[in-house]
Amino acid sequence: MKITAMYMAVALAAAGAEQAFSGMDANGDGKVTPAEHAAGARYYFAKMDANKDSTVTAAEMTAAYRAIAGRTAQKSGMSAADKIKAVDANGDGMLTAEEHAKGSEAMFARMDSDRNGSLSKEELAAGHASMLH
Ligand SMILES: [Ca+2]
Ligand SMILES: [Ca+2]
Ligand SMILES: [Ca+2]
Repeated sequence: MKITAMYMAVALAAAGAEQAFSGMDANGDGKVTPAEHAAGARYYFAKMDANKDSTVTAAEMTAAYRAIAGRTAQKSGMSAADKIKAVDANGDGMLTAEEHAKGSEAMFARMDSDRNGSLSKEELAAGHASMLH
């Protein structure tokens, strides 16, 4: 379990965090604001929602991670289910756009470790890694 989480963190740190940061930093000032983060979250939600039914299932999340990491991450289905559970307000095992937006808001607050209201690349990378534990 621990090894899987670490593997996922490494895969995302290598392929995800850098890409995620430059994708979210819309105005390229090296900081991600809450508005930029919210827009990024909406973008990732739409990307994960493969069948476009406005909900993201564990299977869809797993497939999206696989695409990001560029290889098959073993037992990543478990991680996706756990991740969904963390922000699944109504407990139906799927994420709506609203649940995802709320979750990423909370995540933003957690990642903003110096509490300056924006995320640096380091904060985002560290947040991505800790998210998967
Ligand atoms: Ca920015
Ligand atoms: Ca879906
Ligand atoms: Ca839900």
